[in-house]
Amino acid sequence: MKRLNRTAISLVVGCMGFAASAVWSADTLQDVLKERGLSQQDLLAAAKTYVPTGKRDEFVAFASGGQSGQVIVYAIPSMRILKYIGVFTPEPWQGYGFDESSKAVLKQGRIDGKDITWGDTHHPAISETNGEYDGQFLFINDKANPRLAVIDLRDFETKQIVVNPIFKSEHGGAFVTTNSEYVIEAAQYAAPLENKKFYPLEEFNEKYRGGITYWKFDRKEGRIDPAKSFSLELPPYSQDLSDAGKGASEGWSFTNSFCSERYVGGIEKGRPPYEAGCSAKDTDYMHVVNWKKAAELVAAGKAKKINGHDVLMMETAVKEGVLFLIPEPKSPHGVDVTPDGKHIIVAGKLDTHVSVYSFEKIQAAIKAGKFESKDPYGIPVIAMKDAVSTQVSLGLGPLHTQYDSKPCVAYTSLYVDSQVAKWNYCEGKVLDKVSVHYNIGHLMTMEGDSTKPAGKYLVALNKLAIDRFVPVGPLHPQNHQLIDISGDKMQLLYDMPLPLGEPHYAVAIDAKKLKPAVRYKLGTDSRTDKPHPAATKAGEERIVKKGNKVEVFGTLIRSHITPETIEVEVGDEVTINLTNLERAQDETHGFTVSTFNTHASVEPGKTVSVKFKADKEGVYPYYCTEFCSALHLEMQGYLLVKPKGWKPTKTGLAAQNYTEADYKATVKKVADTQVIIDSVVAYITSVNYKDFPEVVAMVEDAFDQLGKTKDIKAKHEAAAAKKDWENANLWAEQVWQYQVKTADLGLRAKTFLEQNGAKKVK
Ligand code: CUK
Ligand code: CUA
Repeated sequence: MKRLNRTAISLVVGCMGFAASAVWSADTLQDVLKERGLSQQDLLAAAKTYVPTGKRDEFVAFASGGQSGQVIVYAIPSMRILKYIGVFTPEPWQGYGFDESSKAVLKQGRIDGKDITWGDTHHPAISETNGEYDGQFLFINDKANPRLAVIDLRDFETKQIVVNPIFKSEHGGAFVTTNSEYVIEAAQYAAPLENKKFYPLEEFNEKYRGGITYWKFDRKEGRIDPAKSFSLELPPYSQDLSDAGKGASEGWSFTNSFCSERYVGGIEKGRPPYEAGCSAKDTDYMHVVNWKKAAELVAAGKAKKINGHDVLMMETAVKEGVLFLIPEPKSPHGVDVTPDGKHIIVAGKLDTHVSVYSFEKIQAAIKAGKFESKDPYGIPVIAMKDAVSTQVSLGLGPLHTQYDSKPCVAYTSLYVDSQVAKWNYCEGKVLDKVSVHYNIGHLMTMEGDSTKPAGKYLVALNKLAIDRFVPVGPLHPQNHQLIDISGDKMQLLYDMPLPLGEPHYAVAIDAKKLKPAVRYKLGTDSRTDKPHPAATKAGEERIVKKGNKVEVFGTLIRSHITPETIEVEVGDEVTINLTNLERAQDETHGFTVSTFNTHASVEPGKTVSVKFKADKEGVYPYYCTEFCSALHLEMQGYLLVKPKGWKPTKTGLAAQNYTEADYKATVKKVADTQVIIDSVVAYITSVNYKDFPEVVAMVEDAFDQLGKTKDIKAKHEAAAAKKDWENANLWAEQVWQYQVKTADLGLRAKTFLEQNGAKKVK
């Protein structure tokens, strides 16, 4: 009844010319609760997640984009998506894979000369300093095509992709050591380490191998240094997840495994499948590695070169005491080091228990040489009882563990139960459980992988969404659920559908730690962080032809592209370099040429190149693809691809026949606009605008735009003196265009000052 009435009212009100929202704003909270069928609990959850316009979130999460090969950036607690970062897959908005420098980054990810333009991204990791997230870099792995990428968090761009030199797949990456000295990447499915070597499955135990790669990260360069990276050869157990030691266990790393049975399936030959053979034994192995010592051994020349890469062989590792095994309950999954580094928690997956391993006990056993056996490759095995401090039964299908800011408190995902268990690993007791929908994989607490977890929120990364959202076909989104963990009882707050691949894992950082730039230094190649060789300043735009190569050195600024006409001959190889001259925040211009599969995102200060062969004669419009300004649509030009030997038959462009009256009208428009600008300037300078860096930047930009009018004013006046009303009017119009941009910036600055409590000076 009420609903009908409301519709009727809003229709009437709408017809009367009032906004329908006026009706809503008259509602009381009680009305809305009743209307929308919400409970008090819902209201509380909404209040905890709602971030009003103008306010910002507290944490930023980086989620793997799964099969999309990208990274998803979203904010907590609002769960608003902020960005998709192109990593292993082209991402058109960012021009990633469509301009020359980003193509070069993707090209680093080629394997055996083949482009691989997708990735199965799994585990993101934020760079750490002293075990705390420092917000400088993000690493992420590709499971399918064993690769690792480096993203610089100054501009959220992918800078580097490295291909694993010895693995054919990998899963246990990326995990960083406490000062990001190394990024750990463990293999998954065993294969021969030598490239392109064939060995039959009958030689699985002898010739197939697993391993762990320790990628050396050069923080100053912001890149991985493959020459200083190394790997450790491991048995053909399917190495799974890893974690780096910290605090007490600094210098060590832990990698678990499944299928230590080394079972080889073969349904087609009548053998039971992998799933049966790989879970037959009661235990698998955790690999315990002294990576610091391993690195020293490699530096001392004890590694073997495989595919040109340093590999510390098992035999050496065993002899030198850097590699040990400990049994873990059947097919474990996560291995997560506690914030103090004293314990390593392994979840059972096929067992209801989580096992808490004590680093101190492990070290005592190693020191005492107390091993229960050796594995078939001679690696010493520490007995589980000599390494485990406690086992806790949490529920069905425990997978991954994350930590709270409160001491000894951990959260473990229960895949089969679709629950999160909150428990105390010091006392070995369950504290609380909350149900999620459905089948949770990873979970993430704020800064949960660091030595100082921030508590507050937990996100459950659910594999299925089933009935949660409006159906969109058989392929459902995945569901990230936000849970409040600040109290004793966990409270489910929010469901966020993620429609971009299976986001395996995510990491979240205090938003204040991120310090991204707003612009590049003029003429920067963002993928190399170096000056772009084709950077072009205002007034230096040019087109250079050498044989069949045409190179354009152009610029972009509101609202024109210089040059506006590019003439080439069919068959020419065309390179268009563009520098965005803007300094204003968020004044990105995009660039494309019709039908040449090319696109660039040119943020303020950036220089980007696009390259293509003009292989078909014709007329190809090019334009700015970002709605950058009121005259964005006019930010355009023509690429003219002429047939060989073409001769013009007509000269001169069609004239508009502007008159003196037109010119005078434009000059008046310019004068009127100047009055508005002057009043805005008067307001800005009457307040303490210098206390607002954002406004100072806007004012600088505004004067920059206005400064350009001087020369152009001289042009229209000179033309007017010669009674060339055509040019006089057009140049006067251009003065007005610069004024419009100045006024736009000025008004933005004024609004900002008014909203942020600027005070009158004097
Ligand atoms: S894995 Cu996906 S739920 Cu590949 Cu980190 Cu555990
Ligand atoms: Cu520049 Cu649209």
